[in-house]
Amino acid sequence: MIDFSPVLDTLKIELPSWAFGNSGTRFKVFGTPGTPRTIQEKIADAATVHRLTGLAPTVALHIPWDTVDDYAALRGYAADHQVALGTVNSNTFQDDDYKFGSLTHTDKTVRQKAIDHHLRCIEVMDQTGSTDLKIWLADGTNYPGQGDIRGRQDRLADSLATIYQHIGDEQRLVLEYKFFEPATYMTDVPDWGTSYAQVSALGERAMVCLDTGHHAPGTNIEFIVAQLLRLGKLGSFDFNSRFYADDDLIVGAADPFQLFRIVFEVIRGGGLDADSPVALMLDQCHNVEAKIPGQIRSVLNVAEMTARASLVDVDALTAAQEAGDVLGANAIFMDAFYTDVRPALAAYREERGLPADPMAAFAASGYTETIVAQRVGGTQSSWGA
Ligand code: PSV
Ligand code: MN
Ligand code: MN
Repeated sequence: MIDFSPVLDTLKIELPSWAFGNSGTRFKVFGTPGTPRTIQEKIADAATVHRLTGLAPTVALHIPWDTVDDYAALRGYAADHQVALGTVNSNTFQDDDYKFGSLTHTDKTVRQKAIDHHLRCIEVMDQTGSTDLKIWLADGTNYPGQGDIRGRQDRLADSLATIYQHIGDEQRLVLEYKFFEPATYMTDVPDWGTSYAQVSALGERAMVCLDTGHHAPGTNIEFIVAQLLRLGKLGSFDFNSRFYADDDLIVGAADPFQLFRIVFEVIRGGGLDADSPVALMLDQCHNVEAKIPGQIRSVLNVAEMTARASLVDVDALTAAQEAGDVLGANAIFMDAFYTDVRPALAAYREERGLPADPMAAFAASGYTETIVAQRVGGTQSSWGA
């Protein structure tokens, strides 16, 4: 049996709190019995994913969706459930004031409001022990001429510089990019190059966040991964998968081979080494499928493609590449991808006291029945609230 401990023992995948709430499309958000009503219930569900997989020890917060009075107490609550609070995601996209932008807005008052929100997020991080502030902006324009592209970049740089001054020595700022949506003509951080240019101007604790769903169809994402690792600026991933747009589907569901190729470059660039700055996070929503199993499946998909990518015989690959053996090199790469690692991963889990099949273990655990019976009344949490 293959020993995957070198690559899996240090693997950690952060779960997004919002994956446990209801979500949907602009057409309908479906409710599901047992859906969390509070951040505490989301953390309890995330802790269940970690208990069954051993791979998801932290939970990301979205502020203000996960606002509480006492973040230190929330940190304690998470610790009692054997998980920790992770990345704090800022949200400057659901307030009327941000109709024409937040950190890029022409109105200084609105810009300051958006900056203050980020400073508040840093205060939250101080109390939760979180190290990463993740910024994704909905800023952008819908029509040519609507905004001054250059001026918006300049204001963005100024706003980010102000926020960065408040980032602590042990903290980081990660800037996520997205090529469209909600803006449809241009977004202010559309691509890795813009994110890289903006964070490079800030300093070494500012990095790029790569969300796998935020690229045009056909984009070679593993190339971006390789480049950012080479530049020392890949701070984190938001993992999910997509067929058409920013679908936020289960990572590895739409294109397992793409996930394999991405993880191969992560390993190649040292992104899974013990001292690596690369944080792996899921950014997903479960619209019609069950949420906790959806997260378990996601974590297992990342582990499975990590295990497969670690099987690439790098010495043989390098030799084939240098000999100009095109088909030989490709075959070495594909051999690893086509290897079924599931029995070895089941054995790996059992050796660590984890269920061989976490999906089956969850189904048999009675957890769903318990939360459906207990979580009665109140308002179910949903994406955006
Ligand atoms: C935007 O599409 C995004 O990927 C950002 O990371 C947001 O914070 C997140 O989705 C919310 O699901
Ligand atoms: Mn994202
Ligand atoms: Mn997204």
